[in-house]
Amino acid sequence: MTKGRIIKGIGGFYYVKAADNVIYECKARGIFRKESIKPAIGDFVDILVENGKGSIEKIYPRTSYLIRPTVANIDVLVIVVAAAEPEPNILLIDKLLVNAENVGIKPVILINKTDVKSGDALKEIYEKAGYPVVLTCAMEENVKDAILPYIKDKTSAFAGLSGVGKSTILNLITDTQQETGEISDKIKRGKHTTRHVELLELKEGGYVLDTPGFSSFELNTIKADELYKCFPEMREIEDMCRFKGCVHINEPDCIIKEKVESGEIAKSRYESYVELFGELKKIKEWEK
Ligand SMILES: Nc1nc2c(ncn2[C@@H]2O[C@H](COP(=O)(O)OP(=O)(O)OP(=O)(O)O)[C@@H](O)[C@H]2O)c(=O)[nH]1
Ligand SMILES: [Mg+2]
Ligand SMILES: [Zn+2]
Repeated sequence: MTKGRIIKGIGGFYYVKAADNVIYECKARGIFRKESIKPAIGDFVDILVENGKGSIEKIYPRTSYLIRPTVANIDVLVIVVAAAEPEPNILLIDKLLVNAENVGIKPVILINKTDVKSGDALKEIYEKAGYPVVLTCAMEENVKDAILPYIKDKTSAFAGLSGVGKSTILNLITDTQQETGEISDKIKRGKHTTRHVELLELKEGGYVLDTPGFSSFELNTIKADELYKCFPEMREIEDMCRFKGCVHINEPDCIIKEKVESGEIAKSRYESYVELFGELKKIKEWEK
């Protein structure tokens, strides 16, 4: 038996990089189907190799799990945003952040295309919330130095809207050649250029994952009343509002709303909170 990690999956086969650095084409054992466990990219596994063919015998417990695309054991979520082209979608950024907080993955905000527009306004919003923010221009060489401290020796996933530059950046930091595409072409096709999921190895240590972006969120596992725990700047001031169990929406003497007024908490973050709170409430009522 050899230990390894699933780095990609194609047509029912899993490609497992084993301890000896060889990549084995593997099938999953039938037992997983019975237990309805599906191996995922990023899984640590035990494989049995016979005549060059491998079979996955065991999947180790996962530290994190994301869906669409399905990936396991991600430590860091690099949320890539373009300062412009495409315009940032604030609600999407905040949803990705909430999702990361909820499953225990460390987020980093990477603001790209700073040659097109300054990313300072966005930077301020997310630094205020307590997140690390990195500014890059993928047309220059500063990208690798800027992001490496956050992803070295970790497994990180790069997520964000189509066209923000995820694959361009990954090509710079992994010395691979992922397909990239012109924005005009992406809009025409209405699709991400990157369609497959693969863990790429970092020369400096660690793995990175280019993704077509997490289009679906498991936010419905969060209770609306506990949503504030997924906003670090709100989580910090727990129990300081007048009413116990304040959800920071309509209550008077709410410290969160005061901090939004004074600018200590970014208005856009609070607006995303209100929007997501409403969505979660709706899911709950619908389930009843
Ligand atoms: N001006 C400028 N253009 C950039 C920068 N980074 C990437 N681009 C361009 O933006 C376009 C989209 O880049 P991709 O790397 O394909 O974007 P992606 O995020 O991988 O997109 P999907 O795979 O569709 O999700 C390409 O034409 C890149 O050359 C940047 O920092 N500045
Ligand atoms: Mg791409
Ligand atoms: Zn409150």
